[in-house]
Amino acid sequence: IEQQPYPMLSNNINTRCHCSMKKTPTQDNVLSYQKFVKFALDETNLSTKGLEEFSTLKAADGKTELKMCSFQAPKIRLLRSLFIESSDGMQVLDLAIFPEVEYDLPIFCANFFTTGPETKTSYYRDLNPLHDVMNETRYKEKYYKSLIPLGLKYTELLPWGGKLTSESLKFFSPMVIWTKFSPSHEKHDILFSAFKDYYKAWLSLMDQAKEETDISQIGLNREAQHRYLTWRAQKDPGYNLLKRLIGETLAKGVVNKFLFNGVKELGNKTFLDYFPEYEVEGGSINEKRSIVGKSFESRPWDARGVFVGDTFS
Ligand code: BLA
Repeated sequence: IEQQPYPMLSNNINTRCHCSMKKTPTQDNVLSYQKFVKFALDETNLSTKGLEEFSTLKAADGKTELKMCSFQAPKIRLLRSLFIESSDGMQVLDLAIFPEVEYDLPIFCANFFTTGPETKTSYYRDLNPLHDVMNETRYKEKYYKSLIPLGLKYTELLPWGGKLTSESLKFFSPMVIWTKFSPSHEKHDILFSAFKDYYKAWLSLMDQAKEETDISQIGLNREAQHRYLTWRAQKDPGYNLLKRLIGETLAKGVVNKFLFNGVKELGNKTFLDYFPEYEVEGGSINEKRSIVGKSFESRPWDARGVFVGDTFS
């Protein structure tokens, strides 16, 4: 068997851990993010015992490390986390949970990015809807109605982070947290508590979720998840950073087989099938992340979770 540089998913439902909970220099620091990952794994009852296998990639710059872990569990097709840390202060965390396609559960997604100790850090947290929450009320009512107060609490404490890629908005929920600030202990505590509350909210949705048996509904769930994966595998800002750190070939592997695993397996549609507006002459994909540009200076959802952004099409 060929040794893969990133963790491969097991084909059975046993959980597998590739995470190291070993101490790293930042773990003693109050502003560490390792505890976010640890909390998620503890709450999900995914045992890490005896599984010291640990996947780390060292970047070509000699000062950056990438740590990855992945699991499968009942109802969970993939829980994976990538943590990047550089000795000059750059840090990235991307943690996501993708449900099995028999469930129309939202995708749990937590993300932060900082370029260094002196710069502001961007944070993103959401239960990304699998189906349309802009035009369709059924899905929104099913999953978000009861969560709007939770979202409201944190979106007041963690103000909107300013303009962002307009196209991303269709993947966001009314309870999305998108914020930016210079790290402080107080803010860090709020973030951690938001992370815990969102995570528990997702787990409780998962506990209640009933397996879909209708083949056509499962097909819709599969396609919706594939569309999400296709979007992020192609346009997530992570790819360019990964390319710089570990080179194009490895970066492609990490993106397609690890971060957005399923993009090759869950469907045959291409990026342009889903997002034809990105087509340029010759049938290739526009390199730009956004056609529309950046927008949404302020939060485009009102307190009741109604979308109020006027530039969304
Ligand atoms: C920036 N990442 C961002 C931004 C968002 C997200 C909203 C702000 C910039 C913008 O979009 O305009 C996160 N965007 C999301 C998420 C969804 C979305 C979660 O549409 C879900 C649908 N980000 C990663 C990974 C890396 C990463 C794995 O997820 C690195 C390996 C890095 N994110 C990263 C970087 C930036 C960023 C480098 C800043 C650079 C930029 O704005 O282009």
